[in-house]
Amino acid sequence: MSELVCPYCGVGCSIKVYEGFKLKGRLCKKPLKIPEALYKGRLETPFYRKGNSFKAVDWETAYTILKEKLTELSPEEIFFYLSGQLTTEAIYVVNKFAKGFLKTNNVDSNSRLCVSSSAVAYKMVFGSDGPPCCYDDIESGEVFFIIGANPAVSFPMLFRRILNRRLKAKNTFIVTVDPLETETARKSDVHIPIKAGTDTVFLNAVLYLLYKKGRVNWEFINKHTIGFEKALAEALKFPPSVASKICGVTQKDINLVADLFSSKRKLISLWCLGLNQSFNGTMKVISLLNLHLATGKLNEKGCPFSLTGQSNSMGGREVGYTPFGLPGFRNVEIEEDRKFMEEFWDIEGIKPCKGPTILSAIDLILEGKIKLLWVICTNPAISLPNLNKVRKALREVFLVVQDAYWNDTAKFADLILPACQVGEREGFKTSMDRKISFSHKVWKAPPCAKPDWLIFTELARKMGGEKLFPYKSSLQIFEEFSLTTQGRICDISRFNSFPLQWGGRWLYEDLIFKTPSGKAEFYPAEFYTSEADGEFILITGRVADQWHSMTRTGKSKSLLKSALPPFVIMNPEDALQKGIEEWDRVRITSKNGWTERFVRYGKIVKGHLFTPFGYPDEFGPPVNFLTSDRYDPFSEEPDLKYTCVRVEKI
Ligand SMILES: Nc1nc2c(c(=O)[nH]1)N[C@H]1C(S)=C(S)[C@@H](COP(=O)(O)OP(=O)(O)OC[C@H]3O[C@@H](n4cnc5c(=O)[nH]c(N)nc54)[C@H](O)[C@@H]3O)O[C@H]1N2
Ligand SMILES: Nc1nc2c(c(=O)[nH]1)N[C@H]1C(S)=C(S)[C@@H](COP(=O)(O)OP(=O)(O)OC[C@H]3O[C@@H](n4cnc5c(=O)[nH]c(N)nc54)[C@H](O)[C@@H]3O)O[C@H]1N2
Ligand SMILES: [Mo]
Repeated sequence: MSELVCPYCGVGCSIKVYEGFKLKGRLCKKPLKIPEALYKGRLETPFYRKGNSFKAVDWETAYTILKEKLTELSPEEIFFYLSGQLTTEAIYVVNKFAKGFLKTNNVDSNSRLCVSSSAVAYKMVFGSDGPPCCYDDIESGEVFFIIGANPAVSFPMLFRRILNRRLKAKNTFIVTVDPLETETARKSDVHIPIKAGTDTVFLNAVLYLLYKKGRVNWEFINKHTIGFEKALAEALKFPPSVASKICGVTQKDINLVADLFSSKRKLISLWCLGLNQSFNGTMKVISLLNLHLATGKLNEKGCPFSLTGQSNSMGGREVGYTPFGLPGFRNVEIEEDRKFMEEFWDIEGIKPCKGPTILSAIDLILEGKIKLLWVICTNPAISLPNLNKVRKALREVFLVVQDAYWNDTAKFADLILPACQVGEREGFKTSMDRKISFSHKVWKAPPCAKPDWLIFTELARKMGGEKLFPYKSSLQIFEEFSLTTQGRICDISRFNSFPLQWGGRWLYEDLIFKTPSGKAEFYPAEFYTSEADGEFILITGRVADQWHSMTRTGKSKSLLKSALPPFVIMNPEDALQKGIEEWDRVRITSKNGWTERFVRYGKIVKGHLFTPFGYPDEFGPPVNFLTSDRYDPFSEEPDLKYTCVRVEKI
């Protein structure tokens, strides 16, 4: 028996592999079907573009092309776009290759589209990224406040744990705040159907009520926090009578949440993209963290728990796969951090300014300033917003695609590099509750595919980096990374047995925070509205059996069934008004583009639509042709949950 870390969501379930391809464990459906997709549609050799077709080349040729390109371009003309699905070792090596070897901070990851608002809000409020609690807290949780997340679909094993808790402890209460009556909402005790984009107002109104009713925890506020007055002043702008109108909820709903926050019960709030992926995303998260601080709901009393989407998005953040990050939650803009890494790597000249995000990099490509884009383990031709613009950039730039499968981004590539995937290489990943686990190698990779870390190691050596990249195994890389964490919040330097949770059960058990003052910091959670010039607000999200752009899950017929035909959920009253019946085909149009979908009726707030985002090109124009690249000013995370659209029956 060998164990794999499930390659899908951030829960970090362990897959037990017996006799080749028999998979077992406490798992949802997706991972059980991995064997069906292992050898279908794989990239089996490097390819180089010749006009409109690809020519198979060997690795020597691929490395020579890359070496020439990377030498001829200036470091600022090169950009690396990584993924929260890579192993920690792969991320570490690419980050070192870019920031330490080529000397460019032009590195970003798909976590930009995912958790960056939460990471920024955590840093502002607690002084460091990383969720303060862990799964064990679920077993003592009494109130689960789920807002902007659909864990029944997106994090099934975690949600099952919450439902089990409710079975065992009768006073457990689950509330879900979501414009759509999702599977999570249906299984909750209360569903609050909120208008998209307005969570900051809702949560500010809760703070308003807590204060007015004298239910804030002054002892906690005075002892352990700063900035309450300013946060309160902002919240006082939103009495429930005002907020209920903006959010489309009842005052009773706001009261209920205030009561839950001020009761003695342990309250765990869980959120994901409904808060993060918004023009107002960081403020949405801040307004929620403010409630935890105002009521002292931390550690044994409760906790804010951001749900992390991808299997190693947490690991990527530890290693610093952002335009400012360095290993061990370090920052290129801090001299001490740069100095440490320069000494550690025995190099000079890490650039002191952060690089652009992937969204800015797309603009820089179109301006001719970035000339080579290297995409590793993500599928931007589907998943980035405003695809007309993105695909124009993908055509213009010299595009390197390093992936396990033929995907829609590979169609734009100039050079394609075949990578090993889960089970074909070993490596570490960190779950959303900071637990690091090891994933074994159990299966044969296609003949020419290589582990991601090895591709960069071999190329670096050809470019004179033998001393910096001496790695013979991924374990050696992990050991090097672990030394960079010494004395940091994610310290794993003294440990050698896994799984291992860094930071312990509670990150701030002693209520001393990583902020300059040592106290947690309130911020005024300002609300600003999204654009409003359409008939409907289009929300994009997920379905239970598919994973993003479907390169693996799309190859299993049974997993594909529930996602087909490509659908959009509509409120029946809205539909009837437009003469649209269930299963009619409609065209959805925004100012950026259009797509077509079959209508399914659902309980969704009037004026809203919901569609899954991951359908590849073979199902028609991906929905990200419609979404805009407008982003949150703090986290630079795009507003993928709010697109103004028109709908016409075809
Ligand atoms: N099956 C499956 N599981 C996955 C994934 C997958 O592709 N497939 N992807 C993984 C990844 S990377 C991620 S990041 C997570 C995402 O996990 P989730 O965030 O749970 O997934 P989404 O469906 O994108 O969005 C969640 C909910 O937010 C609601 N929402 C939209 N706008 C608002 C708003 O303004 N306010 C509120 N309160 N709610 C709003 C939507 O209606 C939707 O039900 O899932 C992970 N798990
Ligand atoms: N409209 C809309 N857009 C969204 C979202 C949304 O909710 N709405 N969500 C956003 C979010 S949260 C996320 S996380 C992104 C996800 O978007 P992507 O990251 O683009 O989606 P995936 O399909 O997970 O892409 C992963 C790629 O890695 C490949 N791969 C798998 N394993 C390996 C490996 O070991 N090595 C290499 N090199 N490749 C491998 C897969 O074949 C696949 O092509 O989408 C974002 N885009
Ligand atoms: Mo994500």
